Amino acid sequence: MKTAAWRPSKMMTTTTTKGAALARGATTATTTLARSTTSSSVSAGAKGSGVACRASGKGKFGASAAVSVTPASTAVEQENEVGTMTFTTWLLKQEMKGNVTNEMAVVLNSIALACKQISSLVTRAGLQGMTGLAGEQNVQGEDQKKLDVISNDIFSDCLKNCGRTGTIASEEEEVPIAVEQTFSGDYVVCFDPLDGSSNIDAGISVGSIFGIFEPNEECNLEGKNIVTESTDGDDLDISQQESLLHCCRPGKDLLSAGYVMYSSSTVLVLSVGDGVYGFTLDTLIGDFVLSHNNIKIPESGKIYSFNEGNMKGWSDGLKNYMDFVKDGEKPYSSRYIGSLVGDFHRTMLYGGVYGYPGDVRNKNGKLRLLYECAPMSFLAEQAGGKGSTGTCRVLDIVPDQVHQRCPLFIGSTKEVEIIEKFLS
Ligand code: AFP
Repeated sequence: MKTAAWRPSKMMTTTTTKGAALARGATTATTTLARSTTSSSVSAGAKGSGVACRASGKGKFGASAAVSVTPASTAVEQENEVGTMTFTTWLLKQEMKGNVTNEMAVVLNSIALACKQISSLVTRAGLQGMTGLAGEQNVQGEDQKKLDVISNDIFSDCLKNCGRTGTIASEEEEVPIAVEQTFSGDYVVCFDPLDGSSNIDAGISVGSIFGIFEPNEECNLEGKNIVTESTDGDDLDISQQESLLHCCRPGKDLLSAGYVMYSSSTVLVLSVGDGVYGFTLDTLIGDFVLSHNNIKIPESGKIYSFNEGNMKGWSDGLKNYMDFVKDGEKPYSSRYIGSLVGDFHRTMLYGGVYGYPGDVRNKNGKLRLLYECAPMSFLAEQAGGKGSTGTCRVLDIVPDQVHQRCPLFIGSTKEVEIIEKFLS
């Protein structure tokens, strides 16, 4: 049975749709919801948890601080929330469960706002002259598309303006940036604003990926194995080095990670460390609405997703695996978009394995640890799957460079384990 308290109020929908200044929008939406609720215990929870959680440690924010909330939802109740619960409402519920602080909720809301804007641009890119090259290269030496640049600005601005982000590291920026506008929270957000951008001109799925850490309290540079120069060889100042230290953290420290896929629909999939949830952008109301409740990756699945054009440079173990998937009465199906978010989203829902291995030329492959491999591995594990380099757990790797790459095999636990056996 669903209580009226959880139904998104008209007032709230209107507030979040306006797209006004994010920090204000997010806070107002939360307040409005707390006020609109019919249960006094829920109201108290909404207010109380925000304050109490602030002092809590990472992961489960002050579960002990959780105030009296309405009884736990039943499975049926959760099912009923699909198609009706907005992302903002869901976030408030996570706050009440002690899974996020209200500051973290503001950061997540700012990401949702950025992604709504990017979604709108991706849809209209072909009409508004935003395809093609922007005449710049990113720090990886890749040509930047116009939309890469614009999406990076949107993502950065939303995160800065929300006032709760202390450090941001973007795939498109050379070094992490300390955010001057931060007011509280100081969260560290690593993101790839538009992954798979080489697909844009053909109208193929692209996505944004993000991971959020707590600020590193031991931000003391002494004795830390951190690079002190940028990829261009420029010396980094102390503030830049500290920002680097905030970001160079293992994926197992992530508080939250997610992606937004811009495809036939725009889907936000995220975890705050308590399962994985998907929200589809309802363009009529301009809000993300719960569409995938507690996603679980199938334990196995006969789909493999690799760029086999690179096979010549792969290890013998991996070449043997490629023979294995094509062997037998029922060979695996091959599916490869070349856009991590799209390939991973399919793997989450249908099962199977996505892989981007190292090869003779690039032993760590192509994908970046902080913006691609770690957030996706966090989601995979939260959904009951696995993210591996072939020999170790991706979430255990401590980066020493912000743009570090890493081999990735991710998806159904059994499928990843089969690859690990071939590679051992
Ligand atoms: P682009 O952003 O340059 O399109 O790269 C996308 C990506 O990082 C990831 O999204 C894909 O899974 C992977 O690269 C595809 O790489 P290949 O084109 O080498 O298969």
